[in-house]
Order: sequence, then C-alpha cells, then structure tokens
Amino acid sequence: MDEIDHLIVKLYEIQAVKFGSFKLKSGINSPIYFDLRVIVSHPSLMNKVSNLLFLHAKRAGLKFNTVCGVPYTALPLATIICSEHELPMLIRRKEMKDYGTKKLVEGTVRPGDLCLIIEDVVTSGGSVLETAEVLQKEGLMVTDAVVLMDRGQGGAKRLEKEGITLHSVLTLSKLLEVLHKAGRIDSDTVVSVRQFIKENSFETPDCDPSINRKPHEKLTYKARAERPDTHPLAARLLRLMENKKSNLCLSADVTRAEELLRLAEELGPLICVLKTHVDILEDFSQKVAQTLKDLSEKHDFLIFEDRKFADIGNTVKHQYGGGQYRISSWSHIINAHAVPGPGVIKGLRAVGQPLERGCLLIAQMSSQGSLATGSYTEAVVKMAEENSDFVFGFICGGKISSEPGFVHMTPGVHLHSGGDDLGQQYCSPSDVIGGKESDVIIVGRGILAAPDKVVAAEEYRKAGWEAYQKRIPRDYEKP
Ligand code: S5P
Repeated sequence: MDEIDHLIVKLYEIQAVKFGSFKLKSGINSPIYFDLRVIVSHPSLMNKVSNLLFLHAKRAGLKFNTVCGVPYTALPLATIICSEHELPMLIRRKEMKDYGTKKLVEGTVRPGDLCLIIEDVVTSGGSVLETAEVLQKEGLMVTDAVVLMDRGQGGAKRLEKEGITLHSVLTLSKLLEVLHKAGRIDSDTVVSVRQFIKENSFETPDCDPSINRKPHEKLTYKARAERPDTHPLAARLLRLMENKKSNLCLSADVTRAEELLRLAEELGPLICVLKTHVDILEDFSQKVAQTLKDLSEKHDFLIFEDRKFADIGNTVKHQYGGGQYRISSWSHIINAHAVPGPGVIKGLRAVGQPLERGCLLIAQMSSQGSLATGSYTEAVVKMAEENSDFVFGFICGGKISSEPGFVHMTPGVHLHSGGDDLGQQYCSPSDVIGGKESDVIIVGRGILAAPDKVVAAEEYRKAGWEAYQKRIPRDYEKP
C-alpha cells in the first residue's frame, strides 16, 4: 500500500467517509457520506493531509503568495500548511452579510496577490466559489484550488468556467477502488455509490438539491418553485411571482379598512404579496378579512400579516389562531422573531400547518442599530433549516441562505435612498434584488406616499423585476 492508499483506509477507519444510507436534507438517501471535520481529532492525519495538499500544489507547479482555507474544515489544514512553509494566510469569515459592512477577510490583504484556496471535499464547487468571490472582491487573484477529495459531481467543471482550476489529491473512484481492495466495502456498495454519483451530478438537471448547491441567484423563481424540497407555500409564491412578473410586496400600512381594500383592488394585479399590520386598522372586522381574502384570489397575491410573533409557543398559538383578529384564518404568511427559540415556531406550526400556511423568520432588520446581525442571523438561518416544514424564508437585508427553496423578503426599500427620523434605512430595489440577491422587495411609503399609488407601484414592480432579470441573464426564460 502506498501513502495515498494508507490515507484512504485511515479516513475510512476514523469515519471521515461512511457507507450506508444517509438521508440528505432533500429527503434523498445517499449511499456515501463524507465528514472530514473529524480529522481535527487525529493530529498525525492532519499533518499528512496538509502535507499532501501542499505537495500536490507544488507538483502542479502552482504559483501563490498567500493561502486561504474554505471555512471551516479546511481552515486548520491551511493553518498547518502556512505554519510549516511560512506562508502568509488569510481567513475568510463566514458570517452572514448584513445591512452593515463587515470585514469578510482577516489578515493583511495585498490586492494583486495570488491566493491559493484549500478545501477538504468538493461537490458542486459552490463553497470554493463563494470563498473565491469574497477574496476577489478584496482585490486578490484566485486561479487554483487544491482539494483533498473531488466527489466527481461536476464541481471541477463549474470552477473551470469561473477561471479556477481544481486540483484533487483523491478521486472518488480511487477511494472506492482502494477500500474495495482492502476488503472494507463490497462490490454492491461500489456499484451503488457510482450510480448515485452519476445520477446526482451537478450537471444533471434533476439533481439532488442538497448536494448541488447551485447559487439560487442563477435560478429562476420558477425553477426554485419546481424543486422537490421547496415548501408548498414558497412554491406557490415563486410561481405566481414568475407568472405576474412581480417581486413586489406592498406594505399596506394604512389605518382604515376601506383604504386597505382599495389598495388591494387597485394594486393587486401588480404585486405578489400584500403585507398588513392588522393591529393598526381602526375598523377591522372578519368581513374585512374575508373581502381581502377574496381580492387575494381575484388578483392572485398572498396575504402576509406582519405580526412578528415573539413569545413562547403556547402564547403565540393563541395570538395566531384566536383573539379578535384570528390571523390564521385569512393570512397565508406570518413572521416570527427567533428570540424565544424554536418553541415559537412549534406553537405557530400547530395552528398554521393544518391550514397550509407558512412562516418567515426575522433574520435581520432594516432599522438602524438592529441587534439582528452576525451570529444571531446565522442562528436564525439554522433554525429555519431545522424547521423547513413550516418556515419557508426570511425577513432579511439580502440573501442569507443558499437553499433555493427559501424565499428572502426585504423591507426598507425605496427608490430614493435615505430613511426616516425613526431609524428606518432604505436601499433601492436594484440593490436589494441585484446586489444583495434578495427575492422580494417590501415597499410601504415609497408607494403609499406617492401622488399616484398605481403608477408608483408599477415603477417599483418594474425596478424589482428588471433587477431580477439582470441577475439571471443566462437562465432567464423569456415568455
Ligand atoms: O426590518 C424590518 C422588518 C419589517 S417587516 N423593517 C421593516 O421596515 N419592516 C416592515 O416593513 C415595517 O413594519 C413596515 O411595515 C414596512 C416598511 O415600510 P416603509 O414605509 O418604510 O417602506
């Protein structure tokens, strides 16, 4: 056995690679699973892997003057390489983008430097690409990435298209061959893994969405609606957005029911969602709710009661289903703060799921000085992923999850930048949909304060839609 064969068997022994049946987030069962994170508990293996990665780069004749590991598994590998060979290292932060501007690369960035990317496992190439993009935005050049294991699911091709050559120490075929020869796996396993990889290549159209993390900014709303793991309400919303050519949510913050219903009637054809704050209405009644529901069917938009639930499960259950508003009976979408923990979702789910409703989690806020940033936002994303049977997206400043099924809705949108004197901060539709890769713009006063609300709504619809079309130039299907 040579050094590589030894390494493969060792990886198997420490369960960095496992065979069996592993349910992926998409619900599909995979016969193979990699978890290279465990190698941090095996120091000699860490040294070996780091050394092999470095040698591979050298043998390929790669030139670089700085190194960056894709967070988090490859971070210690890059650290060992840089320490051993006295190379300057850069650390990419994984925190979510928020409304403010945070430093995303730690270390001394010298624009023009050639940065080598280190990664443990590549599937679609998405993580390498994300890291490369962050580095490139800082002025660094990225032309090569060295990876321990390329799963052979199209990642190398995808990276090549973006000008990055992937160099892999191990291939999946080699891994299967060595483990088979060593008597660790049988022929049936080899065949089933090969078959799975073939059928779930990044380039296969009906690929496994959890493996193939194609950044959804490149996917149409319609394509995202069709994915098997997309929540039914998200699918309905994404579909109607595509049909109506609208990613505009009207924030109908008015105090009289008559005005609310007039807005729904006149602006209904231009919007995908109508957002309410039912508790600011002076004359709410169930009849008003019923008329609003009828208008939502007539003009094909969803109703979103912006109630921002934030209490324990038992309380929100009553607030959602009961009281004088009976929100669950007329609002398709609600939202919640994650502050109370997952119990808030559990309580809301108990009422909303039987009615086929869905919930957005508030991951970021548009108001100045908001505390919903950084690790809080990350924890909200995680909570959403763990509750994706009821949570189908976020209130946020821009794209914070690469799961194509999640819908990102962004408030604080105005054609004229600025804000109000109570802390609201505005971004433009093109910045929100284009630059920040959100999906839906939520507009209140930009439309409500305009002399002609229909004209203003059309202006916002057009701006939001054009930004979306620009975002997906290659995939956009012309009607
Ligand atoms: O962070 C947030 C979250 C929400 S839901 N910032 C917000 O402004 N909103 C809501 O969006 C807010 O409650 C209001 O209904 C709307 C923005 O209104 P505008 O008039 O400032 O566009």
